[in-house]
Amino acid sequence: MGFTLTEKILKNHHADGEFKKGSEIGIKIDQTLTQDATGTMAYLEFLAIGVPRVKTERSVAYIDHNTLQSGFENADDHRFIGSAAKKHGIYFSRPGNGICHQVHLERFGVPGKTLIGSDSHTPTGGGIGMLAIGAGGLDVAVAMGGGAYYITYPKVVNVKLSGSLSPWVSAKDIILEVLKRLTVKGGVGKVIEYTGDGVKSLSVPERATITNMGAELGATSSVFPSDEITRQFLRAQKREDDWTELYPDNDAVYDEVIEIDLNELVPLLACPHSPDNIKTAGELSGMRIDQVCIGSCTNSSFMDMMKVAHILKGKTIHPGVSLSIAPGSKQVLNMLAGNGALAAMIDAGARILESACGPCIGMGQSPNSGGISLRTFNRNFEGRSGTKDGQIYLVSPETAAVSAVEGKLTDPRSLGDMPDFPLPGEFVINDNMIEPPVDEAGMAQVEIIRGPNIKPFPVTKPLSGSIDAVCSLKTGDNITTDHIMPAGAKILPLRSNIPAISQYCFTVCDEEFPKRAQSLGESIIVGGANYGQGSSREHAALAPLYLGVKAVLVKSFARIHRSNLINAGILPLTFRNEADYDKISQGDRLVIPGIKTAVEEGRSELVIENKTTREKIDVLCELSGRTKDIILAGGLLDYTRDSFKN
Ligand code: MIC
Ligand code: SF4
Repeated sequence: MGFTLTEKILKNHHADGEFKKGSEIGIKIDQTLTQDATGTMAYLEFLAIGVPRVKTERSVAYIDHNTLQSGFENADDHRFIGSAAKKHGIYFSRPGNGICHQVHLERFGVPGKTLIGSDSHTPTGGGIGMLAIGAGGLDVAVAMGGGAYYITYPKVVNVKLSGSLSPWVSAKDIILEVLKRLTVKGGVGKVIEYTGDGVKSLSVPERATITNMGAELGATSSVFPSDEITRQFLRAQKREDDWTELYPDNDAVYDEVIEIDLNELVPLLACPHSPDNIKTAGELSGMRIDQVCIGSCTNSSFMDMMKVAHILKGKTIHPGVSLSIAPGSKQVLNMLAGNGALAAMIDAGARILESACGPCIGMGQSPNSGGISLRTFNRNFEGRSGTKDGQIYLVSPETAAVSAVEGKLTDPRSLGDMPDFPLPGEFVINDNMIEPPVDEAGMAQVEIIRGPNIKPFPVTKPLSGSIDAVCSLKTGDNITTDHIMPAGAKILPLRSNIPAISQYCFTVCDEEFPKRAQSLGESIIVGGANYGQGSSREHAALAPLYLGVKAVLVKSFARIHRSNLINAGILPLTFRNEADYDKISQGDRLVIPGIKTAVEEGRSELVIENKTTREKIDVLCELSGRTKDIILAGGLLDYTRDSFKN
């Protein structure tokens, strides 16, 4: 029986745990990345662990999220991250150099290596055959210190691609089709592996669009083989030496197989407010639009931009529409400036933004009230754009550009013949905005710069004997980390200040939550299925921790958020019978007697007593040997600190 590509990479990196499906395994991490919205916390945690120089092959700190800098806070964070990077042997990608995932693919990613990043779209690296996984900041800090990263040995889903895309149908339409079939919960506990004849018709940037948005499936990662096309991409990046050929075995066994004939795909859209709410462009053709935003780590490659420039050339953006374009990296922007494509965009009236996340994370360009915005991004969660009633549709760059010109939703196939958009033989290489690590003597001279808004990691306490707490909030299904810990221009400056940012926790759902939770002292959150989907932000666990949340009881969890809760010392519990969800209301007093002993003894089946209704509820507390010890210690930082001192 042969191995899948995922299993081959896992096998090469296996460091701990039983190597079999469903069990928790530790893997050695070759590379890490952080961005600035999660990075400040990750480096504070790394400093607390106390390892002098990172032990990975390559660790990179990017500045790309908080670039609006409407106050001193983010600029201070950037300086802190820059100094922490220099002090500890980490590459530093300066603001302006581009979005972490785009730059990492261009300049650092290596086929067959493992990468974890404190950002949920880290699986973009799967586009060149890396096993790239999104994680919480603390997990990344531990990996930088040389610690293994733990995942559940995943199921592997084979998406078999055949044929090739029709003109103006795009890689974005492939991943939207996968989302339609699997939904935002369909990838949990799985790696999505792309194979089949159709793979060779897709360039690396197209593959990266697909692996990037695998995050929206809830998947652990997504991966393509590393083939001649990967080699060509790395050669054009002057990194051919980093290439190795990687395929699954011919007789690899997959847990699930999905077949997609690329010839049959049509332009698709994800409608508000979920990436799996899919319709065809044909169905909504003619819909009024107010705004178009092109960019983000999903669709901001040189090739995406060349298509956009081609569509805009010689045209004017429709009077009712605002179009913004953020090329994904300095390399992309440089090349567009060099070949005249940028001039075509400017000429048409596009608002050119810096190479950063920008509108994708609500950093500017919020749409008008009730505005309809087409975006080439990966998430359209309610309120994420910064306009609560904004209607966000996720589309391909082709659909976005043609619709911006027409002033209404337009199927890009109406453009007729499509010219070739080949990968350049050579990208413009200029890494002058990446500061490489310095030697020991240089490191010794660096002083860590901390601004006044940078507050320490919240205090955690070891697990107490029993929990007796009120349900401070009851939520429905598919709660995202954007609900739990909203982002946007107003709140992002507080990412390094947990006491301050906590005051916004869950305010999208319930403005009173932070005050209520704090006045209760200790409390429990109850939720539905796929709780915590979306972003990797550990703030969605650290803010509840700060507000006194002791346990979260839900129908099911999204992977990264569950780990973040454990890392923060918050108990993750699930209903044994989903129907019992109805047996708890907000305000009920819940008691979990003898919880500490139960965790110590490894008992996973527990009973919660609802003292308000006098009902008993069966719950599961599924912890492995390692996560059990983390919970008992009160979180990963306390658990890890001592083992890393050397
Ligand atoms: C996102 O797309 O939601 C983010 C912002 O990139 C997050 C990270 C964060 O919250 O800082 C992610 O995807 O992990
Ligand atoms: Fe940045 Fe948006 Fe990508 Fe997140 S999804 S890394 S905010 S561009």
